[in-house]
Amino acid sequence: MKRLIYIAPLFLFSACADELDSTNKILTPTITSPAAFANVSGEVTVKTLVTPEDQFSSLELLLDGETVATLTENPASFAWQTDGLTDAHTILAIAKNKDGDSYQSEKVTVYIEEESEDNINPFVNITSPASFVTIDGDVTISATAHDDSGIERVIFYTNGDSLTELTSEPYTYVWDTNGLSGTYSITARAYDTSGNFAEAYPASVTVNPKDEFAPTVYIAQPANFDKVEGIVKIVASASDNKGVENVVFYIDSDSVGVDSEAPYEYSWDTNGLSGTFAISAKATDLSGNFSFAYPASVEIEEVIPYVQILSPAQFEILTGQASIVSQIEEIESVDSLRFFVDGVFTEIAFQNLETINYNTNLIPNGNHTFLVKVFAGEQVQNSQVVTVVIQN
Ligand SMILES: [Ca+2]
Ligand SMILES: [Ca+2]
Ligand SMILES: [Ca+2]
Repeated sequence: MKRLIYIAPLFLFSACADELDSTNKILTPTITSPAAFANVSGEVTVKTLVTPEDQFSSLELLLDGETVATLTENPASFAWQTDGLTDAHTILAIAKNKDGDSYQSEKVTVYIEEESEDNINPFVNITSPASFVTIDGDVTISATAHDDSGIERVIFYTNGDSLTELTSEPYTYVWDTNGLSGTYSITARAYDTSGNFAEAYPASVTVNPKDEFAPTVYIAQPANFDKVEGIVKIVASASDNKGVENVVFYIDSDSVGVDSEAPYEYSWDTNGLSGTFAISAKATDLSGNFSFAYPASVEIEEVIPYVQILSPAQFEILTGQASIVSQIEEIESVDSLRFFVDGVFTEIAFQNLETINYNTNLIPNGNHTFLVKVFAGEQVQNSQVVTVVIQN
């Protein structure tokens, strides 16, 4: 009895120590990833952790009950290729301690997600500008884009030329239309993350820049304070950022003519006029902006026409049909030339002012006077007379 009593505590102690020792060697393997009941696809990283680490020796990884790897690292990871698999699968880890005892993790069941092909094109829509509007300056182009798998990028185009590529929302771009004019088709192309793309219905806009600049115009001819006479050629020089519609000419405050094509000119007949006049011009651009030229003040010189009989000569002998040839200076200011024989006005249809054909048989032989007078209106300006000898 005594011995038994003595031994018993030893046995108890020994049993107790054994139990403590084995408790410390119990491993708890855990599958830390994927989570239970997760949907997985492609390559799945299976992660394990075994505690306590100092007792860990190795770990078997089982998929659907079959060992696929023996891992000696802790924590460990394993790349599981799920391509071709479907439905549910179970992951299990069995860890061994240094004594070779095995401990099992909880099972983790996962579902294989079928990787469906993305056959759905994105949707893209231009929200601004509206179609058929007239725009100018900086114009904000906006689009919305949606896709089941996500939008990768949106590209804006004007008349087929790409403006910009945007990889994130908002899909907006400020388009600088300065220097442009005419009709533009704005569109957008959206790509989804699978490379599918779609194009927005185009917005057709007219770029019509506002013209805020009036034309410039000046009187290029005649110069200010010029003395002018007869037919005066007035020339205006006009220019504009967009284009000159026309130039209207003014004498004093009266509009006298319009020219819509360069060179801008007006022929001013000053005959019969005298004094000082202000010449100006008004240039109007294609947008209706206008400006006036600084006036040129001109003085009309009095023009006195001068006539001289070149033929016949003084006391020339004439027979039959005779030609009286004159020379007129400042002929522009002459309205008529009149012919007098012996002081009597003779109505003759002139071939031109300077040539008169006269039948000398109408008058008796002997000395006669031929007189020519040049008239402005009814005002005689100048005259000349020759004495001829008729011998028929
Ligand atoms: Ca898609
Ligand atoms: Ca203009
Ligand atoms: Ca012209």
